[in-house]
Amino acid sequence: MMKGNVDFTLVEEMLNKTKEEIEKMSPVNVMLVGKTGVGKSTLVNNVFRERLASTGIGKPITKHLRKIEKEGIPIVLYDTRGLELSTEVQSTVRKEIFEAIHINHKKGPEKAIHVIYYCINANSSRIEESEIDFINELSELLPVIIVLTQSMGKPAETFRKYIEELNLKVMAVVTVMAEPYLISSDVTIPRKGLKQLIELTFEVIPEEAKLAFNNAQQVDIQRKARAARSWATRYIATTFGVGFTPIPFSDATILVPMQIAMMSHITAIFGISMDKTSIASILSAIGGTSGATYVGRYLVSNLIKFIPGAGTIAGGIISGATASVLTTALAMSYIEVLSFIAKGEVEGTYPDLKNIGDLMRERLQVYLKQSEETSITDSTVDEERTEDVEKKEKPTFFQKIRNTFTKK
Ligand SMILES: Nc1nc2c(ncn2[C@@H]2O[C@H](COP(=O)(O)OP(=O)(O)OP(=O)(O)O)[C@@H](O)[C@H]2O)c(=O)[nH]1
Ligand SMILES: [Mg+2]
Repeated sequence: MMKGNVDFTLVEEMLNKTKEEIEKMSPVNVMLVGKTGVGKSTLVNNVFRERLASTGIGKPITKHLRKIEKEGIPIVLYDTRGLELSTEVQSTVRKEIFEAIHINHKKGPEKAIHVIYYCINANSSRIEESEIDFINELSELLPVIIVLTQSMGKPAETFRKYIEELNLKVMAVVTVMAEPYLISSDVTIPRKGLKQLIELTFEVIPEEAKLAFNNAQQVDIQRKARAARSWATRYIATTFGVGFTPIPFSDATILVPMQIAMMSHITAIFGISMDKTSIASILSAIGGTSGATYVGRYLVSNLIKFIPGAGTIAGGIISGATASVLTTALAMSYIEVLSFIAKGEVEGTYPDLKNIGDLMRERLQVYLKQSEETSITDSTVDEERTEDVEKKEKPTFFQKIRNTFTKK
């Protein structure tokens, strides 16, 4: 169905494919332990996407344990409560926690809890003997990271050193301020420690949970982008490498399903929630309208002019090298757009996505230009100067493309 100049079936396809990719991921399972009010929910809301503790769906699994999930985010949180209550209740809570760990463990690696964030308020400055035992027992079963919440300045560091000197069996002790803390109208304690927590978590969770964890976290956007770029580069290399059969210009639309699949996969790896309007705007920016594809249009209307003789070849073909250059530019610019949106969400500035297509178009042009510049001495080559191309001494980008054309 068409709306404006965008094919909405492509939008649907991209959303569905992204969902499929996320469902294929093995989720990461994180348990939060700590007394009420220490800041477990605040931590979750700032570490994971979409303020997960507030917007996720909580399901009680025992009296003191809750499972929190949200569609489209491959993480399962186990939230505990009641640890601050009487010794009697405390022992029940602990029992429930151990049982949950065992039951999940028995269900296999997909369900097993991968890491425990044991949260202690950094301002409490004391930790009871029985709590020390409990932490050590948990550490026997799973990697535990002690998160000192609401950490402010030196007292928090002193408390961290004190805990470290107890030589618990935990993986690490991190001082964190999950959300900026307003002390007075002109004094705010900034966020801290979240990136360290993310890095430590990556170190302790199993390999198969890392993809999901990277999707779910929102602290390290660069890491998300890196993962997406690395996947895309490999994907493009295998798709357009040795086995790629050159396709005629007229069949440039063949590339579109592949590119839609690629962008969906990138969205899933990166971990970002895209709405239909933004996707439509991005697809429209790259020419993802019905029939005319970006690649088709770009090649036919722009690149072809630079390829000597190509204008007269009816059966001109797109080589792997050409397809690869264009698709790489598409992937890299899309990842940049995703990073831009994600950063805005973390900072709470929520960029105006009405013009997100413009950003996509602009970044794509930059990337295409860059890929030209890497091999062209004169970067100002434009449509009017095709005849200059032949005169260059070094092989130009377009000559390289022509070479790959004539190879087969
Ligand atoms: N500014 C700021 N306030 C925090 C932070 N962590 C906790 N708080 C404050 O502490 C209150 C309680 O934090 P929660 O995140 O709800 O604590 P919780 O551990 O989830 O508590 P329960 O759900 O009752 O077990 C919040 O409403 C905040 O006022 C933080 O990192 N920064
Ligand atoms: Mg809470």
